Amino acid sequence: MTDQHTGTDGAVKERAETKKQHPTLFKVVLLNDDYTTMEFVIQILENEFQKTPAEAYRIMMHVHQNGRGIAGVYPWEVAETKAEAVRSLAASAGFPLRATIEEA
Ligand code: TYC
Repeated sequence: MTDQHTGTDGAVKERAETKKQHPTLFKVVLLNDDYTTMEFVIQILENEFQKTPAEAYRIMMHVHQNGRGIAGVYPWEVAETKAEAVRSLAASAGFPLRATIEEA
């Protein structure tokens, strides 16, 4: 096989050379607490994460029962913006709801 086909240009590529520096996608993770209402979390999931009412309820209950859950997976800037929107809306409503982002 020729170098044109292998794309190696006659050299063996090191893994470090081709490894992505930053992962493409990030999870927006919602954390459970004792004070934020279920209705507010459902509203956040529908309005900020475009979930259907049934999916929003399912995700909210998952967070309620397991302590944390994924609201959505997005490129870094979108994930960061959505997590900040959750924090801002929660603070404005007087709820301690937390959102973090993690590598997907
Ligand atoms: N645990 C809250 C309650 O019982 C509901 C809740 C669900 C809060 C998900 C935060 O991310 C959360 N009212």
